[in-house]
Amino acid sequence: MATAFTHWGTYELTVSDGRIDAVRGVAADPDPSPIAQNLLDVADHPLRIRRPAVRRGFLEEVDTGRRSLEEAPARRRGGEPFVELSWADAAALAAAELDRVRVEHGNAAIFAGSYGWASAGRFHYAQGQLYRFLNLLGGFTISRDSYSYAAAQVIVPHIVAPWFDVLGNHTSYEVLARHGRLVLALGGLPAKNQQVENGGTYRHQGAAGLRLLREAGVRIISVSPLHGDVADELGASWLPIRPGTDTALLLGIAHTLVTEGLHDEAFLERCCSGVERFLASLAGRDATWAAAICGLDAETIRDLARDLAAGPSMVTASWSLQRAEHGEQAYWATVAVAALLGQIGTPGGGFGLGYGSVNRVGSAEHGFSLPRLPTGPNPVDSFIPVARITELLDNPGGSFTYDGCTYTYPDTRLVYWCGGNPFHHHQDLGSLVAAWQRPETVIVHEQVWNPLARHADIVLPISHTLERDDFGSSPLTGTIVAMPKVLDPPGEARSDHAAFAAIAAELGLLDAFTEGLDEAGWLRRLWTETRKRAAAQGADLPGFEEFWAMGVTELPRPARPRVLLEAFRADPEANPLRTPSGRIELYSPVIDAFGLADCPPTPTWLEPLEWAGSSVAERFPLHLLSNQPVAKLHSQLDFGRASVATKRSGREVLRMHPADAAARGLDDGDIARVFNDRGACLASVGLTDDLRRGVVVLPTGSWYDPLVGGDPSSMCVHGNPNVLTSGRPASALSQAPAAQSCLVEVERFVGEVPPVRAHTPPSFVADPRPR
Ligand SMILES: Nc1nc2c(c(=O)[nH]1)N[C@H]1C(S)=C(S)[C@@H](COP(=O)(O)OP(=O)(O)OC[C@H]3O[C@@H](n4cnc5c(=O)[nH]c(N)nc54)[C@H](O)[C@@H]3O)O[C@H]1N2
Ligand SMILES: Nc1nc2c(c(=O)[nH]1)N[C@H]1C(S)=C(S)[C@@H](COP(=O)(O)OP(=O)(O)OC[C@H]3O[C@@H](n4cnc5c(=O)[nH]c(N)nc54)[C@H](O)[C@@H]3O)O[C@H]1N2
Ligand SMILES: [Mo]
Repeated sequence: MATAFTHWGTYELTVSDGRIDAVRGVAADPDPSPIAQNLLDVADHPLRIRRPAVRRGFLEEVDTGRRSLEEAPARRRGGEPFVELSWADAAALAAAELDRVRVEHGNAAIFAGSYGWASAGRFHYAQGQLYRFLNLLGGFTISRDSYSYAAAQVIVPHIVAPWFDVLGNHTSYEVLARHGRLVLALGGLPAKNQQVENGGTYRHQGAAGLRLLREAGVRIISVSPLHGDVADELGASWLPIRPGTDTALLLGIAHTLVTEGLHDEAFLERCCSGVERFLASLAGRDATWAAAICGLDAETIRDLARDLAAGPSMVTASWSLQRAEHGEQAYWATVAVAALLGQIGTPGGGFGLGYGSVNRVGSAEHGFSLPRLPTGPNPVDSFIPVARITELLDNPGGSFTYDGCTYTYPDTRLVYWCGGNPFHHHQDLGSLVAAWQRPETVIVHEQVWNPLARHADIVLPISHTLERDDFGSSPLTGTIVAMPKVLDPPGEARSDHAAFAAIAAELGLLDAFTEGLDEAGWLRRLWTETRKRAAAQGADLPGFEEFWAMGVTELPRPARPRVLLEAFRADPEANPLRTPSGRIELYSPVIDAFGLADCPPTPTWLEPLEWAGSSVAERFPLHLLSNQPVAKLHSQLDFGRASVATKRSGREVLRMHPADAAARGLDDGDIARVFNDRGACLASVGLTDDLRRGVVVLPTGSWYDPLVGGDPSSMCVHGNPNVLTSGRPASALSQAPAAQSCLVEVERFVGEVPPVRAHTPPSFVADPRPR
């Protein structure tokens, strides 16, 4: 028996003859995730990368010195065959490229933000290895914030508190069940998302937490275009809102509260600042105004306001709400409504920003963070907001604003990616594919021939987490899990650490990188640090060998019921918030001074460029939601059996209302072309009346599969929604991704349906260079 510790849970594996025969949740997990069944397809899958490889044209570009796109117009990353190389040749080539770019253009010309979830083990955490390596080489341009909640990360500190202070201190479900009465859930509380936790999951707690609410009789009202965003067993009522309009709904609720005198003036007076300005901004924002925007009845909105004011009420918004144009406003309006209700800091009410988005939010436990691999300082200070990758590549020397300041995009010559997949996570993939041709060199560490590997120049084959020794801990429960190697890596695949060590050796940095330790030595060093850290929390962990033999160890659990902002509410003078006023800011003078048209200083409904009410809807009348996939984590193991089972004939399913389908002559199972001005993809039509009319849903995660590789205008035949989504930022404040603001049209695909090749490796040719 062996153990796998992953972002989606901890599993016992039965392994024989180098294959995994069975995957079962550990006994301690009440709710193991079906995502784990994808692990059955990891070992030796045909998509695994077995040897280092380079893009054929890249060899020629290096030999001839034609490095810029202007000099190498035939370059077609994503559409060229690969040449396999030895590790020695590949490491030497990577080292030479890094050194050349560093010397000729400076370290800021290396972009290695390398956003992505990678895998759960601590030592082998991909970005940690990458950052350590590149910092030793003199640094690199990094990225800030996360695709998950970038808008929140920038706005929430201005209005309440540093984002992670809010995120990590949400009132627990146990407390809410005991003291709550009503939960208004914007974006629902999707069980599918609670399967996952960044860093690793030991016990799944989200579903059980929500059941506690049900058992205690706490009512849930789900405001979401999708009925299925709350599990049926929770008996929630459903308000099918128009996507992208929650801010209007919330302001309509706020207006009703104030005009009917239902707001808590004492709380506003004691705990908030900018109240006058905010209340004045509500003029004309009544329920009737809101109803016309959000597509719910005015009377429903007024009743909702009264219902919320009648007793303890929690107003919570899923992260999807801020992954949209003006996503900052939806979060600000959520906090503002909770402030008017006056229950922030009480056990039964207040606000939440992410219940239902991951396993962690609402848990009563609070975990333990393992020490990291030391990465050292990055001597380079240039950065991009995480979702500005296309602009970075397209616009060297151009400027961008971020949180009130102006910065410059460096001139990127080399891109290094390790542990993430931009051809999964980024929006407007056609534009990314075009911009991606610009840098001189793209180095990628990958496990599988996914779209990122296909768009690289130098591809290094990396072992899967099951193929190396490591340990990890659930940031939530403080459970530390040993992760002994279970399988041999396929072919010549190695760990990221071994790959960096090979390149470091070429650059004379081997000793600095490894400090003379092998991987086993590093695990022990990290364990020594872990013991120290645990001791500081009063926990006595065993020595490494004993821990490795035990397999799992748990830190004692602090049994403190958690209530968000409890201390602040109890005494706002003694426990001020870390905002300029020390209070919850309903008007922000700081944001006002930024003078941004798309981020006003009070929570405001601003019309997005793409929503059902905009002029774009005349040509593209359907609102596309691209939410998280139910049977995988992002794009990881898309070829695994749980993921494949959600597709139809190998294609992603586009969920659509029967009336919208009928109006287009579409039937269940038809192959549809989903399109807008940015791109197109094929998908299999799946009819359901569990969504609002005018809304279609195509989950993320199906590997981008362009008809013609490397062609920015090619349609994706597999059903990746990011060929359709917009790269426009949420606002100039955060520059955050805004994938949910996306309009499309859908039609029957005519002609011969092209085959899906996403799960077929690219083609290989012999090394064209003379020996
Ligand atoms: N349209 C739309 N797009 C979205 C979203 C959306 O809601 N709608 N959501 C966004 C969100 S919230 C997120 S977080 C992002 C997720 O985007 P990512 O985190 O980039 O997606 P993953 O598929 O998890 O990418 C991880 C990659 O790392 C590789 N990998 C795993 N372990 C290792 C390792 O040890 N070493 C190396 N070298 N590689 C490894 C995997 O094979 C995989 O290709 O997507 C974003 N994109
Ligand atoms: N199974 C699985 N779980 C995951 C992940 C995964 O890849 N797979 N990824 C994890 C990650 S990285 C993250 S960041 C979280 C993301 O967590 P979320 O951002 O909360 O997840 P989504 O699935 O994008 O969105 C949740 C729901 O919000 C609704 N919604 C979308 N737009 C709107 C709107 O304008 N208004 C309202 N009211 N509702 C709207 C959609 O119907 C959608 O189903 O999920 C995590 N959980
Ligand atoms: Mo995310």
